[in-house]
Amino acid sequence: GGNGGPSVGVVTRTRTATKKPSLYKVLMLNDDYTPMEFVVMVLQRFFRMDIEQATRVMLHVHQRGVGVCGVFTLEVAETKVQQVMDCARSHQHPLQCALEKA
Ligand code: TYC
Repeated sequence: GGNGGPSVGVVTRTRTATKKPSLYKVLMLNDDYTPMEFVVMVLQRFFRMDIEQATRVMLHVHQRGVGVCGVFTLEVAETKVQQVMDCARSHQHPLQCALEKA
């Protein structure tokens, strides 16, 4: 710039922390005793599904043995599993929920 020679600009960008957190699937497991309506209620309450989506996931688990409720960071996934297990236990249902690295 100005009256001197050619301007040479050097653009430097500082790399910020962009490492993505590991993700975990929350899995719902089938059993022979937990009522279908209870599983649908759990999927609505803890995974923010509407009744149609919750019913689809419940039927998938019922027919295939296991299904994905959602994918979350570790802390959130652990909390979801704990909430589902606490709710099932308090209603005396054997419903099981588990984590799996996505
Ligand atoms: N198999 C159960 C029944 O027939 C229903 C059920 C569905 C249970 C999904 C658990 O994760 C589950 N009452």
